[in-house]
Amino acid sequence: MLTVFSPDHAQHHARAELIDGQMLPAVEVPARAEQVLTAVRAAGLGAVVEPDPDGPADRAALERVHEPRYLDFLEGAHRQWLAEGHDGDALPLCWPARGLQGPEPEAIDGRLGYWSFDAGTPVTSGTWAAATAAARCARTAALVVAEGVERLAFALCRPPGHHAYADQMGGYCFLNNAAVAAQVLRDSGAGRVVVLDVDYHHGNGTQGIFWARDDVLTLSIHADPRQEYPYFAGYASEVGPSGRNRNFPLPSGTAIDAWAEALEAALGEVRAFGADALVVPLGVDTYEGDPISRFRLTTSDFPGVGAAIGALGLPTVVTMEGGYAVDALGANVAAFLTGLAAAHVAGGP
Ligand code: SS9
Ligand code: ZN
Repeated sequence: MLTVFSPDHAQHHARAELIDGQMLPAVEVPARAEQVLTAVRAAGLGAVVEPDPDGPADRAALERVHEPRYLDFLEGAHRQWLAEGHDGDALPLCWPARGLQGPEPEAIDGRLGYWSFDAGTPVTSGTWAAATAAARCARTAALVVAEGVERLAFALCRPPGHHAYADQMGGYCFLNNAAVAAQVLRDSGAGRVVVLDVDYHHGNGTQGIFWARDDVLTLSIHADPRQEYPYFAGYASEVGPSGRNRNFPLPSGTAIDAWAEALEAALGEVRAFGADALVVPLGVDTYEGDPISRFRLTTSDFPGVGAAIGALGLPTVVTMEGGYAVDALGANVAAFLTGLAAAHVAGGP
């Protein structure tokens, strides 16, 4: 397995986040990616490379899944924040919610609300550099798999991406790395691609991006949105106009047995669809020790999760999503990837 990592992730370092009505230290921190990198190296999971250098193809890949005007906003948002006399990190505070509408405002406070869906996603001076580097990791990983150079690749993305819509940031996500990977696989010849999201939180952005598409099946196993973020998406009733979306919401406290049952159901959907390639947005915030989540998976559960997915034997791109128990993060990700790689070798065509 090849891992694609960019040190540019560290340029996104939010100072604080709105939690419990207070600005508290952010949980989505640079140490996360460094922990995972160290663990991937220690586990001997294969080479670690940097993404292809930035070029016109990267903007083109982003525009395949994102609204160009959203990309322009994101690139210039922090500069405008400073130019209007603010300092520190930029955060939205007003949204076009029920009963509100209108064109994109001019002031940065209005623009931030227009292009986002929550107040938990600070834009910093280095956010664009880090987010585009993460998307480049996803694109490079997908190209390597599409070209058959590798059957498995891990895009060690940070910031994460699965909450980002075509035109909205949220949930610590700006650019949807998994969607970029899925689209690159499609554009490189895979007729049918599945996105199987195993993060604790619903992959609402990915669901939104591929909602009306019948060539990309989106699946997500996650905490029930009645109780958990992102609250307004992730219900089992959301199957999409052509039935190419499936959600598996699970209650607070879910441990491996019930989680693995949902995974089996999701794997059945992958097989029935006849997928040519797979993208796995990997969040290990399903871990029992995660500070913001309420599932009970253990480190020793993750190899089996990886193995069940690896046994599909599909060309696979894994993107790094959530996981906030920083001390256990590397071990949990390495456990998943080790199981994935072992089963893939054993069971792949
Ligand atoms: C916690 C608010 C939740 C969003 C969580 C996004 C996780 C991304 N008080 N904030 S994997
Ligand atoms: Zn998450």
